[in-house]
Amino acid sequence: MGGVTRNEIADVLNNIAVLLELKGENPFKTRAYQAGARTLEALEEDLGAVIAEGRLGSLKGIGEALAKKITELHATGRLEFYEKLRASIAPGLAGMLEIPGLGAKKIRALHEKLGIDTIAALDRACRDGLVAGLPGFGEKTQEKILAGIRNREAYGRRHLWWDAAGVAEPILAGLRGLPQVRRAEHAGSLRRGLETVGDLDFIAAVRAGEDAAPVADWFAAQPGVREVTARGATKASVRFEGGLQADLRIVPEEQFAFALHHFTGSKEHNVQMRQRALARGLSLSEWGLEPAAGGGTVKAKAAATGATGAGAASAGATAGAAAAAPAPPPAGRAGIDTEEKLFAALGLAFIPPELREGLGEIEAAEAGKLPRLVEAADLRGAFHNHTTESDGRATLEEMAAAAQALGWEYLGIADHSKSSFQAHGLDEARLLAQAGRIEKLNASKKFTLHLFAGAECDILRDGRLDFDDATLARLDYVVASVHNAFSLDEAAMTARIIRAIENPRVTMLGHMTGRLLLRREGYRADAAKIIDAAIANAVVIELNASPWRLDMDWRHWRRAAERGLLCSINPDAHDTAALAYVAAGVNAARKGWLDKARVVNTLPLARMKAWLRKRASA
Ligand code: DGT
Ligand code: CA
Ligand code: CA
Ligand code: ZN
Repeated sequence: MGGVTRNEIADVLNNIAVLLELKGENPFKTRAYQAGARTLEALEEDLGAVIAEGRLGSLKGIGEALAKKITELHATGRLEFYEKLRASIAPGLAGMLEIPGLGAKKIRALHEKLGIDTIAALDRACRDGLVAGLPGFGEKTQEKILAGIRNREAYGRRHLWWDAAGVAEPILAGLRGLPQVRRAEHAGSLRRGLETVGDLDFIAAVRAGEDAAPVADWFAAQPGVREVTARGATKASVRFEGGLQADLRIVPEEQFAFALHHFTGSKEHNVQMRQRALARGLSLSEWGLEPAAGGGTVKAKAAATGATGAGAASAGATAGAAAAAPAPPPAGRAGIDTEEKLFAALGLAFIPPELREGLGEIEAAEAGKLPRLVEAADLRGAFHNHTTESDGRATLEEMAAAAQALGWEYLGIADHSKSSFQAHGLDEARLLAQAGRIEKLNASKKFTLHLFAGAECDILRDGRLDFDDATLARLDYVVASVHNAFSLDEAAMTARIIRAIENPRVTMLGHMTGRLLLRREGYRADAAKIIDAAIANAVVIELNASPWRLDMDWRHWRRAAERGLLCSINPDAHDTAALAYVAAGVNAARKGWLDKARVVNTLPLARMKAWLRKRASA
């Protein structure tokens, strides 16, 4: 069918590599699949054309056998080899790879010696002390595995916003394309831009009187749906492969704004909105805005009452309540067909979904003091990007071309420094050579985009930097980051980071806590003290936009920015596609109430240059 994208094929190749490893196959084989996957991910031409022209086998890392498999996948969407391989391996084994400290070799040993093929069985065996007794394991490893299992339970049911958005987008587009559907939106934590998402929520509106069943049928039949967990006339819930769940609610058109608002949440926001409505003699619910009945909540099933007026619905629902209650102003559902109108009916400016966390947004909306939140289109460039010179997968030129294609005016390069040897960090000579190439490239006018020469310079254990001041002074800017010695105690880690912030050559602090969402807690450090130091030294703190970092956390930003802290939304891109991560960073910045003026990389090029020059000479 040719509907399979190169990224989907790359995923299959990576999965094959994992399965081969679990089988204990020759590591060369495993690496061949990984290399093939990387080649596909980096491919800039149309895969279909490459195949049609018989050029697949001539791509780097793709031999004849692999070319055949890719061609089969591309043509049919399936690969017999992969399906047989999958069938030959206990399905729970691959899941065990998610436990930190467990590689394919250990998993194979657990399977062969103890017959363990699920995380649950592994949990039991650890608690019975069986794992410690295996050669190459020991008490410490057993404890670490148990901790990993507990950690996974605490986090395992949530998903990265980025991954969830990737699943949600085609579904939303599909819903909007259905003939019965008049409007559709996603709701819940995904719409609020929360960094992790428990489940997806969709709201679809059908014309009053229209049958919702075909919409629910369509939803339940989506590719990747493994199980339909609930099904009603106007509601369906499904679980996808990989565990993500999704709820769809189908409502008559006139309820859409209310359902959308309700199911966008958050719960805290909803509670406050309902209180506000009650204080005005109104009852707000997912069905509508009705006159409140003597202070109680009205459960008016608008679906059953159709287009009858608010008064009729309310009269039915308030039967038994004090009939003599003074009639509140007629609000009703009539005419409220957007969230803007819903907020307006309660005397509020429209509150962007990202702010709906019950953290003062209603007061700000009432006072007309909502910030004008930064948008992706405001970004003029980005700092903190890697190239093949350290651990990136795209060259300087490729990164520049991709950033220019996004419409950006500048791109900051910040490869790793020498202490990050596992990331092939640059020493002084390579760093200065790269800065020289950047200068030449700028002078050549090959790109309209301007390149800034920088570094992601390691903060050493004692807070000194990985490069001396003279070297750093040759750069346009410096991102300083912690990449090792994560286990320092809080006081030592805080002092270490502050010492780096106090170095006048440091422009910005990278990923403040080093957290990896759903995988690893950040290192312990005192955020308040670090923010104070950054403000005092006019150092920018980055909002690392990588979907599994989003660090510094949005919960710190509002107050920090009010006190003068500047933000840089940094993709930390290791390939050209990852420049798009800034979208996740913009979400987080919006959740942190940031406006454009607080985000340095919204500055146009000339002002950005001037800003950096002034910063460097300070
Ligand atoms: P999640 O899925 O855990 O990431 O978070 P949400 O916010 O998407 O939560 P979810 O899917 O349980 O429900 C979607 C929204 O529906 C939620 O943000 C607010 C609304 N909602 C659901 N249950 C309740 C409730 O018991 N009370 C109130 N006030 N609102 C609720
Ligand atoms: Ca949800
Ligand atoms: Ca839900
Ligand atoms: Zn880093």
